[in-house]
Amino acid sequence: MTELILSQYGLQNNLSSIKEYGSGLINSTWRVSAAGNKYILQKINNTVFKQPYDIADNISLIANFLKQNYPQYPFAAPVTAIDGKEMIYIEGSGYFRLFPFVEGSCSFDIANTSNLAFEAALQFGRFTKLLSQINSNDLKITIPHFHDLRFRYQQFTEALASAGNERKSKAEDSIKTLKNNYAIADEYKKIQSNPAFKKRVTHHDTKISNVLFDSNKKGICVIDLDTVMPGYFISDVGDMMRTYLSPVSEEEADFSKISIRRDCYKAIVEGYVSEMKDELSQVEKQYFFYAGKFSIYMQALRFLTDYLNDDAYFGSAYPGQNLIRASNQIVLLEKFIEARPELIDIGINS
Ligand code: GN1
Ligand code: MG
Repeated sequence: MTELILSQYGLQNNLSSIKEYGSGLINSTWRVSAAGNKYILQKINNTVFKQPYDIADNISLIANFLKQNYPQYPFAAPVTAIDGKEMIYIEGSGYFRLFPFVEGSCSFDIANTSNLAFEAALQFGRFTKLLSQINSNDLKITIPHFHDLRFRYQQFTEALASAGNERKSKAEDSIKTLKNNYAIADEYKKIQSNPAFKKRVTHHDTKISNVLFDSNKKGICVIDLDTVMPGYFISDVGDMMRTYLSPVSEEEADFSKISIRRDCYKAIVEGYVSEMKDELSQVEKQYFFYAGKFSIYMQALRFLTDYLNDDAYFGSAYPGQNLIRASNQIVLLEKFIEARPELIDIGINS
């Protein structure tokens, strides 16, 4: 199989190693060494990304814009196959692309320090700022309604209506809590109709492992552009809060380990604002705290919806994993809301 893929890049006779890489839930990723070079090979999950070539189109649009306007930005563009395309299709196997492995770069699975959080937030802010001259509507929508919180709530209610009794009863407390927090989805409705909120080129998956760092732990650039689409800044800032504030991830089953690190919150706001201060409206700047609630609540809804749908989307490695993930995110949400008094003033006037 790998031979067949690499043959499309003229590398079939030079493979020296291939190893699974990263911990993404949707696409499959490998690190490949071939012809003396290192690459990242990725298989697109085309149940989730129904039009894989739309991803390739978005990436070329961005790559060309950066090359023309910010040639010094270290953008990791995909390798072009022999046929000139950036994404290849192999009958019976699916859609693949190959990226050069950025030499000297490293990545982290957890934002261990506020310095990493700052650097990552700066990188995601820079990405959106540099691309502010692109009309975000020129991007293809690779997953419709991806961060549409009202749509996610709707999916949750549909899953509730069709779920089996056993899962529904196991999830009873979580279901109740998510229903009780519906106001977060309602607030999103107001954002959608508020002209002070702008749709920009938004990454939509701002976990720390999507930033490349150098050996001094300075950010280099962002990667994983599959979900780059028009969106609100709360998506990117919120997903950083969701994934950097607590020292443990969404997979942690011991919820007593979940906590909110104020210094990481400050780092996210300051890192992002250091790049985006002239782009964000005064109204948007009041919504940093809401961004965290928005993303944590949405991810809790998505995990619980998937649990009720028998794990059809995220899959599960052990029984009840998506319920654990949802419950983890609910505890994170509760702790985040509890910490509001210590967080709310950070960044408002920046
Ligand atoms: C998925 O595949 P991965 O790990 O990059 C998901 C994100 C979720 C994340 C939760 C396309 O991202 O939206 O926040 O899992 N991506 C898609 O771990 O659904
Ligand atoms: Mg991703």
